[in-house]
Amino acid sequence: MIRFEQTFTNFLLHHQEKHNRSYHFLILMDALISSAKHIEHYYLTGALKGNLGLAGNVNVQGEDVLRMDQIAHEIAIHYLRVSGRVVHAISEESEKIIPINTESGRYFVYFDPLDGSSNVAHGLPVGFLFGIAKRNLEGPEDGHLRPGRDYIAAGMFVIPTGTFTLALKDAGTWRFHIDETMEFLKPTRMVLPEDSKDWELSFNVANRYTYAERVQDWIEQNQRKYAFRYLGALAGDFHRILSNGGMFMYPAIVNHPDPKKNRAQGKLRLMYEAAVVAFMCQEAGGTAVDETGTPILDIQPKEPHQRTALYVGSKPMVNDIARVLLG
Ligand code: AFP
Repeated sequence: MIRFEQTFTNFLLHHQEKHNRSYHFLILMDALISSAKHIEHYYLTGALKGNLGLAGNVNVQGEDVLRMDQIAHEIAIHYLRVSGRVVHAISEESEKIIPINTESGRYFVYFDPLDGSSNVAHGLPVGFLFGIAKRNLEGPEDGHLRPGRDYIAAGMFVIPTGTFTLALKDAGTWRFHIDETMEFLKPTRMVLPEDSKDWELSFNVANRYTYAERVQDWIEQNQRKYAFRYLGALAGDFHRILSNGGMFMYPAIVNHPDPKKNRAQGKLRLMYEAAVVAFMCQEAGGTAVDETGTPILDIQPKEPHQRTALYVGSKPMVNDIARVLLG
């Protein structure tokens, strides 16, 4: 007997109907899924086509080679445009906000189509991360730089692993797996485990002596309790935290021996990295703060590519470091 699992489309259709919502969101999600599948396909064959290298290269046919992240951006913008549902998009790959359907679009999409570029040359996992906010349908538009608290959904595809995780406002965080027909299937609700036995700690250990002293002290006191994992692509690292619990962090860099390399504002981007995982984490029972202990979801972005420090994961662990950060 073949076992048929529920498809993502069927899952979302039920969700929208149960909450008396329109089908517009389904159309938007279809565009994001088509983008991810297309990017995944390119990524899997990228080494063959010479697409995993640097932009500006010329391939053996004498054609200009696009960098994989530029290809991913173009793919995503294409599908978002034809969906007709997007007002503006903010992409990691474009300095400016991208107007799409400013008249009758319904959603704002903030995304990084290929996050974790140091993994690209190796064909190792990268992420397509996105957050979605909704246009103010009654009355004047209230701006598109929304804090994570205003997102209606956020998700990530871990490419090329065929996994997709989506959090829906007040309706949980769900993981799907792609099957042989390229269908995302089998919704599994993700809830951060309370038992700390499998909790992990994830950060770039090479940076640890550049962190604030209080963060270094916290690491010193806590590191032996947890397994340590780091892939260097937020989607992959956070994927593990969602399953096993623990904390991913990218603290502010304030003690670099070369002061020009300090990053007091943190490295990660608020709108399409930190707020995306913070939203997914909250819907899975966790939390996230910045370097001042402020909840990531409360931060009002002032500009599209704003950076932030990030501590995200199981509540007891994030709250513990938040107490240290709040001083
Ligand atoms: P890149 O795309 O520049 O590699 O950045 C990826 C990222 O924004 C995030 O996905 C990782 O968690 C983090 O940066 C890794 O940064 P380090 O290479 O400094 O550890």
